Amino acid sequence: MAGSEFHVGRTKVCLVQGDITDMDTDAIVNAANSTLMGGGGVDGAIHRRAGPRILEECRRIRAEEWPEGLPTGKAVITSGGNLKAKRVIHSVGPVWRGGSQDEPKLLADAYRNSLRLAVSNGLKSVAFPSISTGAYGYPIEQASRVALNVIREFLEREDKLERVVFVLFTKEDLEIYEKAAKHLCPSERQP
Ligand code: AR6
Repeated sequence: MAGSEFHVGRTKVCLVQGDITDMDTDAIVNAANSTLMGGGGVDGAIHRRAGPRILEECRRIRAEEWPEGLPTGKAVITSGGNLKAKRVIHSVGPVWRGGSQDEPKLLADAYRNSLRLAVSNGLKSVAFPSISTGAYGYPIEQASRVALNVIREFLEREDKLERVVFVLFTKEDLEIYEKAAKHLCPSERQP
């Protein structure tokens, strides 16, 4: 697989091109919407491959915890159904509305809350898609900087994860993330 990697503390951060539904990390993160009832893009691909069980779990989460829908920036966890990953973390990124509607904070929340759930469930590895940069229209150069910065900040304080992977769908998207990673302050990156 094409890509690159670096460490933050003890955690390896990998940037790869691929399909997130192929990942064998403990969890994969879904770029969901607040209904949790599926959709297109990553969400559609995950539900297709995971099978009906996770939709059933999402229905239960909606009924018991989030009857009005999962708010933007929050995350919930289900099993992985038929996926290689044992769990799916469903998180809702912000719709891009020009950048003045708290989009960077909400995007950072989506990543941070997903990481928190991974740690609180004892997981060691987690794979993320590029949340919000498809149907939700967040410019990927800006989103990649938010994503990598929040992950760095989180991993500097928390050393329980062994591996965090970003799975970018296209070569162009991978290159944008690799460029953003190079611009993380050098003292914050270890080879
Ligand atoms: N593996 C990895 N990345 C993928 C895959 C895949 N299988 N499929 C698409 N991408 P999106 P959003 C990339 O639209 O912007 C859904 O309908 C894609 O190229 O999946 O957060 C939900 O139900 C893009 O770079 O998520 C919501 O309604 C990135 O994943 C809404 O879309 C995110 O694209 C969420 O929109």
